[in-house]
Amino acid sequence: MLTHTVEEGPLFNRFRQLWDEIAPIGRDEHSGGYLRYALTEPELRLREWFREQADARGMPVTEDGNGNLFAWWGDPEAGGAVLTGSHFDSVPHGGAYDGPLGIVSAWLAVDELRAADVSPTRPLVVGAFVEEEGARFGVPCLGSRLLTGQLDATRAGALRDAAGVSFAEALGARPAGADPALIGRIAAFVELHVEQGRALVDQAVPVGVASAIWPHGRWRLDFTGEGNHAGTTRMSDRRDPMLTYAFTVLAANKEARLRDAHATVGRVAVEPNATNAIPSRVTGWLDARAADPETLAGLVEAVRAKVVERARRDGTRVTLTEESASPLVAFDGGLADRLTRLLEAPVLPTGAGHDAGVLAAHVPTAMLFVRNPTGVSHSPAESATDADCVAGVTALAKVLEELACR
Ligand code: HGY
Ligand code: MN
Ligand code: MN
Ligand code: MN
Repeated sequence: MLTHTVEEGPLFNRFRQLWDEIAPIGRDEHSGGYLRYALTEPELRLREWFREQADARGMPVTEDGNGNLFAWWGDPEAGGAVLTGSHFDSVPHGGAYDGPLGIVSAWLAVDELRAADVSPTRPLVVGAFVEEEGARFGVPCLGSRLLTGQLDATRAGALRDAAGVSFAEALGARPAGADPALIGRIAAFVELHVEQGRALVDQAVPVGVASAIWPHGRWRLDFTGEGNHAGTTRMSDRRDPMLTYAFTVLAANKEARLRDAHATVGRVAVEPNATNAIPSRVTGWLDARAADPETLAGLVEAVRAKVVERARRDGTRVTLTEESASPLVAFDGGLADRLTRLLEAPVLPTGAGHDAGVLAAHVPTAMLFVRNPTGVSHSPAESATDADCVAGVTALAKVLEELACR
């Protein structure tokens, strides 16, 4: 049985050592945030680091042809494997912990088991999923969706980043797509993640267990009008897509509040993007989330109806295209109960998406959250104390001992 005091001690130092190895990679010195886009230089360095960590532990690495990496303690061909891990990629100027904490914790949990002379009775796998954020190619959880067959490989391969590079080009090959045999060899997945809200801070506990992920999705709104001169065009003659866009942001906010749901427009592109020109085109991306699918559908429909009506009044045109959809995820109840009892940790739902949410439709899946004192994420302000990270590693090691070593 693993026992640990969370205060100071060797695990503390090992956490710091491993964390310090990756902390500078992809950090922007001005914002303090991270630019770790999938398959770009910083993320490639982290993938290399992943291989070094696996090598150092004598764990062979396999790739699934979709950009996901797996390091095996035990026979990759044997079934019943327990998978743990997360992702390296970030949103633009994202936090340090979202993703990497789950991978660093996985390596340290392996070390904890070994230090306690505990060996797995089934394969124990550390995984790194590619393009979890969708920050480069637009579809979140791209790697796990491909692996599980939730996304068509041809469609995924053709997704392009802002510079026009396709996912297939970045990967160096057309993605392999679904691998039911690999999924079939995984008996459980546990993803540890920094908490992205305030639930654990409010409850004053360092580690929690996830119960559910809100259904959510991304919609692209293309507004078109007439580009024209800012100085000479009469106000009454304008067909300005920026106006329709601005109304959309306010309408989405209002409709979300009415439903206790969440709506965000966090990304926008303007053409021609000149101070003295009425735009000809505005593209905005709506991220919408709600506790249940009916509320989410109602929210998006209400926004769509209001925006179409507004475009008619503005003399503009608008189209709304779904770019990704993530259904309601209820994590395996039996597994969550087991971990809750084992760790004496609370259960909490989240509005954030994760590869665990994708895997949950195929294998019994659980998530552990580590307290984030700021409650802020997808921002440089995201944080976690070393003590809580160590508590997370200790919890994960306990879980892996329970699931893979008995
Ligand atoms: O956007 C999300 O929910 C996630 O962090 N990928
Ligand atoms: Mn994230
Ligand atoms: Mn994440
Ligand atoms: Mn001029």
